[in-house]
Amino acid sequence: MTAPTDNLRINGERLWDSLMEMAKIGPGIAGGNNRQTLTDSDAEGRSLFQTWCEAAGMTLGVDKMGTMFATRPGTDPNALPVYVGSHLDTQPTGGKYDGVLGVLSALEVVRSMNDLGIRTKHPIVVTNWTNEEGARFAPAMLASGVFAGALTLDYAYERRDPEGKTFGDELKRIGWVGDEEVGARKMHAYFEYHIEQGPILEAEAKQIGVVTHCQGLWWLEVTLTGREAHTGSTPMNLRVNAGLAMARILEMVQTVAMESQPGAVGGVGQMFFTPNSRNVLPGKVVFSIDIRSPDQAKLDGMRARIETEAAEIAATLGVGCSIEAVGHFDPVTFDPVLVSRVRDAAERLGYSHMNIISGAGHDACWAAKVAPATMIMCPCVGGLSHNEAEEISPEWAAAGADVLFHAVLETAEIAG
Ligand code: HGY
Ligand code: MN
Ligand code: MN
Repeated sequence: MTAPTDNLRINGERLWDSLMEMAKIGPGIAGGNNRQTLTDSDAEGRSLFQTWCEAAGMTLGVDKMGTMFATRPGTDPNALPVYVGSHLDTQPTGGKYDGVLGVLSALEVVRSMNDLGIRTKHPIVVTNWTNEEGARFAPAMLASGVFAGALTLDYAYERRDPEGKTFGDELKRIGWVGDEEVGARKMHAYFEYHIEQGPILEAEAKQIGVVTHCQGLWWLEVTLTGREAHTGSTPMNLRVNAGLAMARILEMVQTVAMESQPGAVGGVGQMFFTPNSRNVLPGKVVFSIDIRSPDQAKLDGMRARIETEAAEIAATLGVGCSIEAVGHFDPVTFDPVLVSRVRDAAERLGYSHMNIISGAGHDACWAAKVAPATMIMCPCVGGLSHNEAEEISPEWAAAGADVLFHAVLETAEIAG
């Protein structure tokens, strides 16, 4: 493959303008975004993205999970496309860049190819995966998981949000059920550009993260069954206290993660009390444990220990306990050839870089199951993400998009 020359750069100003334009859709309350999957604001963001893709001369395909594939033709119609993408859906208190940077940088790559009159042998497909976040419908990376064959379409369609609405009904409601079979598309390669969502690149003063791996994940949904009772008149020794069991299990998850260092994290982000009344001991507590590690044995060992000790904690309090795995993927090793191409591009473009393991999960983790895949990262301020204060600089954004541009062009093979 011939490498692009170092003068080929994307239009950083246009990329930043597009990011700020998309950020107006589904605004948060503190400067970030609340554009959760399959909401009206997600639909609005999808329409804007479709308009931009069509204005860039691409044709749009949509699969039965609502994932959007915008194609720029190559010179060889038989050559498998190079896919470049991420996600436009956000957390409820999300930032403006998580996922969005990758989708709009992929669009910027095509816009720059158009400006420069560059043709490639392989088509380019800019991709917006449905429901990467898993905030409204667990698990995360739902559409890419179905695409990779790890999850079924029926399973995905039946996933329910906290209000009991199903994924399938909501996808239909916003009018984004496509006609393509999920996973029918074959990829020559997949690239995803993403903010780091952690503190390493900024602390090391590196502009580019060359992502070699991604840590694996388990999401364990715990249901504790206590007995609803008056918080005032029920003696302490007569309580079947699901709330107390939950507190002790949370403390145990923290202990397991700390005792599994280095390279392990564990915590809880979502919890529901029923009836959730100030003066009623909860009859039911449902919460989601998120554990991750780049080491397969450590990840599975943490899961086994947490499940055993959670059952013991609940039993000592007479509380019922059931645990269901509602999200999982093994640690991922990205494609060494593509990883080297990213590193060489950063070097050629004069950007500081370092190898990094992704702490967050991404659609690239499932794409890597069905095609050579890799990721590029840029720093984010204070390593903060999944927070409306998430921030990057236009310079960081553009540097990573330049590297994406070069790695994609080299892989898609410039045809003049
Ligand atoms: O959970 C994750 O790692 C991703 O942000 N969905
Ligand atoms: Mn993301
Ligand atoms: Mn995210």
